[in-house]
Amino acid sequence: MRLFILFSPLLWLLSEGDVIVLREIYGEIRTPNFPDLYPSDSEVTWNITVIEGFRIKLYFIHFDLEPSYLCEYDYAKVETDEQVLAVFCGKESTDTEQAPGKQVIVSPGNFLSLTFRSDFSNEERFTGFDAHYSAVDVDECAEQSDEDMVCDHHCHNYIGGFYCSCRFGYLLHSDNRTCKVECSDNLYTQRSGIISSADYPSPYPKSSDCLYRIELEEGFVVNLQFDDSFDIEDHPEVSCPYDYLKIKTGRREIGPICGEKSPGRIETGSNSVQILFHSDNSGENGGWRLSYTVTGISCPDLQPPLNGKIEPAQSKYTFKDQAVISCNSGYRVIKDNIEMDSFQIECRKDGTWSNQIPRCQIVDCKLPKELESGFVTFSTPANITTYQSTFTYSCREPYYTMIPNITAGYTCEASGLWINPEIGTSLPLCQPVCGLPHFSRSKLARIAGGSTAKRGISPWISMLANADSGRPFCGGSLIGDKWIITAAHCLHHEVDPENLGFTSSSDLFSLSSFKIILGKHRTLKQDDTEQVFQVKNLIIHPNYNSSTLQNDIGLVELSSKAFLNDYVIPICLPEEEVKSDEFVVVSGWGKQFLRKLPEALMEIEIPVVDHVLCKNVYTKIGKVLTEDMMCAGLREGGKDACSGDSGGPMVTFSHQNHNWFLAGTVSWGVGCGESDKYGVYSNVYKNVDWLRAKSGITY
Ligand code: 4AZ
Repeated sequence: MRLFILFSPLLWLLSEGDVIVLREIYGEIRTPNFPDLYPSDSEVTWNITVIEGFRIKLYFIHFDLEPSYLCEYDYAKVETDEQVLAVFCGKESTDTEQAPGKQVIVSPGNFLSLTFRSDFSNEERFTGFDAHYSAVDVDECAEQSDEDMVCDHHCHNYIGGFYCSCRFGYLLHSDNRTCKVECSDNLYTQRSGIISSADYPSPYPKSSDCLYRIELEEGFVVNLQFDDSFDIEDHPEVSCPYDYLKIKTGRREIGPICGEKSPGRIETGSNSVQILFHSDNSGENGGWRLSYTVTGISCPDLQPPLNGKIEPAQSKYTFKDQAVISCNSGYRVIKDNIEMDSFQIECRKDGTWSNQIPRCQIVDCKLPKELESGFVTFSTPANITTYQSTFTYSCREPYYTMIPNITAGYTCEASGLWINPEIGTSLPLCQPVCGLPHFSRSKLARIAGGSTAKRGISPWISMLANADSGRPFCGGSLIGDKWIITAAHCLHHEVDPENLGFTSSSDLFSLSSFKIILGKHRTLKQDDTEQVFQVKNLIIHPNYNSSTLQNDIGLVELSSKAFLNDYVIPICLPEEEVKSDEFVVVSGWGKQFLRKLPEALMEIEIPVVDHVLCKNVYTKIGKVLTEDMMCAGLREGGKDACSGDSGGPMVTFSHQNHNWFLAGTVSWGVGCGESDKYGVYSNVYKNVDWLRAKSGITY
């Protein structure tokens, strides 16, 4: 055999058994001698090879070979390496043999062979054939069948070839054909979840190795529940050779699992589970889906404490479950001697509770605050101070009255506080009752020319006495239970006449130089009813003038509270001014006629004198009567205050308020009990705001 390699598209006759190799992308093939008669006993083969990815299209524009039964004599045979595609002879097709006519032959690959053969004789004259071939592109993408996909997802044709690509989320496998997913590490840490093969229930990706890890804390166990719809490629004889699931826990391995039967529920008994899913490069199977749940190790049942509850109330508690213990209203959680609203415990991984259940202890409001000058009376005999117990406050009557006058008691509430429905947690005040002596007056006489007072008739009167000698030197009036109103001039040394007045606080008596005696009746002798007080503070009216005795008023604070009783009762502050001619009562231990001290407290009842009238009297003798001064006494004289009465009370009864109030304090005068001279008093009403402000007493 001779071999020709021809690159020219034009071919000519060669002798029997010749092989012509054609590599051009198109060409013409003619029988030897064409268009003349072809020779007998001739065989020529044209082997056409084109670039890979192309096919060869072959057709005849002229065909005239000797016809024979099944083309056994002369023929043109078209074939590939593996198969004969066609054998032609004659001029037109018959029942037994075929002529190519307009038929176009396309090679399955990039190689095609055309053989012309003629036998030893020709009955008639035959002209042979004139064929043309050309390389044509193959659309590999169009040709892929469902079973034999060229590309897993997308196929892209180009002249001479094709390539594959994958849908979003997939990666092209190294086989350049299948699409895999990147799923090498999926971690699940929630207490429940759903895991499935990619695209479930659509076919899962090929050529993939997926790993799903469920990792939970120790103390949990993972349970898997596979859906009924389960489809992993399997094999009738070999166990899961292609695709499979494997489930691994710390201790055991389950699988390989494949086929169409769902594994159903798998209790892994582990807190750490790995699910491996392998798929090979073929198969269209729906895959799998599972939901996983987690159960925890159980802790012992819980019993709520007495008077308490547990939330949430569950019949079973497992790992990580929390229970909050709280107490019923009026009870408090007690843990390690510490009081709290609630206490939380947790079920641990070893199935024990993190702590013991605490106790519920009844709320204790503790002993209520003491009420000054009052009492606490518990409703229960044993002074119980726990939740819902009650008590009432009361004031030491009749000397004190409750402000505000609450009627209800206090109850120990769940908050641990004593609550009164009217004033909440506040305390009432026990306010001294003023201006109501417990002894009634029978008759009134005079001090200077007055009469001895009945014991306790003037229970607000206070004696200012020398601390050493005990001799009384001034009077005063109790307001509230620790303040004495007296005359400012009673609180300092005699002022030097050369030096026109009281100049500095250094002129004041020292606090320890005098004492205050309440409940006093006898002048120099002791009384059973007396209460002696040290002085805590002295306050002189800021506008006091020691020369004119203007604003001759001051306050003395007792070192401790007076104990109010029938003999010690405060006087009320004035709410109005006393008009002239109204009668007032003045009391004191001051000098009587003959410069003698009385045996006991004296008192007089005298009328208030018109201010203008009194002022005129004093102007005449060169004395100044200021607006804060008031006069009282009789024109004819006789009843008057005198030396030693200073600072003492001038009181009167208010028919409006039904109590006695302090109208004035004894201040000065010219002589004692003289006619046409009146006693001068400091008008308390004029300075009542200052007194209230300094003493804090508002009544
Ligand atoms: C005094 O020296 C005094 N007659 C008080 C009052 C009167 C006179 C003197 C009024 O304390």
